[in-house]
Amino acid sequence: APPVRGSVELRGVRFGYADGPDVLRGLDLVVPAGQTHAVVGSTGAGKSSLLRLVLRFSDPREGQVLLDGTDVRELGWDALRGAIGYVSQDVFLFHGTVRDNLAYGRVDATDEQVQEAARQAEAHAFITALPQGYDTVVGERGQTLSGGQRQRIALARAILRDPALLVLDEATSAVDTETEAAIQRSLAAVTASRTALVVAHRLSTVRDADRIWVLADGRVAEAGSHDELVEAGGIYAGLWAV
Ligand code: DGT
Repeated sequence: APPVRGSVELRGVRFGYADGPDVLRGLDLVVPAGQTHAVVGSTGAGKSSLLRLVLRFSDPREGQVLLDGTDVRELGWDALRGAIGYVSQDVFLFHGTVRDNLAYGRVDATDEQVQEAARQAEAHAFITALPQGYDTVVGERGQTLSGGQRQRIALARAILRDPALLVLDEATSAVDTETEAAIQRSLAAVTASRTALVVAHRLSTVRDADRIWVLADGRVAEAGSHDELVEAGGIYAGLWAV
């Protein structure tokens, strides 16, 4: 197997929107290749802004964002897009079959590859239970599918592109425990062989992370494993009211 890559590093990152105030103020964070890290924090703490910088939707005012040791500003767009799989909170589905939605960005994929990705993302079972299976047409907003199902489709779509780094903005919408468990299995499978940075809104995701970064006021306020942070009794412990 090829070596796992996709390490991320933020060094002294300061960032703000347009001529607005800084929303990230000197952020330092490292995600070693192969690990899964979670970012948590209250609304407005800067979680989505952090992801924007890694994806290079925005550039920092100061400091550096590195992917596998290279400043993302020096990586070409093709290299960056090839290396990162992004699953946003608002999963984008287009009017077409489930299969075509899965193969978005990988039109060359065989049916076998599409189904293997769906299996890994815990999506195969519910897809085959749809009226026309993989040939079922979904609407632009994917109304035929639940939020949890849409996010698993997006995960399968990301796996199919086989990125070194998976960047996931977990959906905030409430899901039942069964769906949460399915998404969790999906995430575990998807992140097993790659690096992942997840803005996490579910305790199950956070618990399973190798390391948790707690953002507050644009800075890293706490970092550690779930147990360490609960033990510390700080912001993290308060977030989950454990
Ligand atoms: P969330 O999604 O509510 O859990 O909050 P975070 O932690 O993802 O925070 P983030 O990064 O969305 O927002 C940090 C700050 O930046 C907050 O004061 C709102 C502001 N902000 C976010 N997006 C934009 C934007 O597109 N334009 C401007 N001007 N400000 C933004």
